[in-house]
Amino acid sequence: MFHQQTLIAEAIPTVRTLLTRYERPADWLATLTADTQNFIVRVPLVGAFSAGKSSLLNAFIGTPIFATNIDPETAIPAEISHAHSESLTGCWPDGRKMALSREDVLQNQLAMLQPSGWVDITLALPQLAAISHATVQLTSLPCTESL
Ligand SMILES: Nc1nc2c(ncn2[C@@H]2O[C@H](COP(=O)(O)OP(=O)(O)O)[C@@H](O)[C@H]2O)c(=O)[nH]1
Ligand SMILES: [Mg+2]
Repeated sequence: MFHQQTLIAEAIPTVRTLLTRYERPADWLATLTADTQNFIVRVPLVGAFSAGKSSLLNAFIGTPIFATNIDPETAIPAEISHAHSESLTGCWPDGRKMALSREDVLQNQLAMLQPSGWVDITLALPQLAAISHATVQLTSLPCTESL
């Protein structure tokens, strides 16, 4: 949690007490509580093809998850964050999802997600738990010529 989230979370009981005392609506506090607890910052890791994004994330994770040396046409965007259980999910913009294996992702067997799908990964690792309020988004720029 960010410091500001902690401050808001700690203040909620006091705010509830005041709202009750002055007979003001307090139902919005439930939404505020959920938003405070679930606040996630998306951290984009964007770079040209072969800049080393996948290698950098693999080093951070401590084990190879992302395929390296993938050509720009077959690079699928990915999101990675902490969770208590591991999951690798292929996602389409229309809401469809499919379970993937580590091998699928490492071998880039993801053609079915072209052209606009992405991979959502959660891992139970201490280094991701330390930034549990962040999701890292891994995106390749289409081609270096566009820079
Ligand atoms: N020399 C060197 N090569 C790197 C470094 N990081 C990545 N590479 C190599 O650059 C190539 C492309 O890396 P990759 O992580 O797939 O780049 P991405 O397209 O940005 O995800 C691979 O062959 C990596 O081994 C680095 O820091 N130094
Ligand atoms: Mg890559």
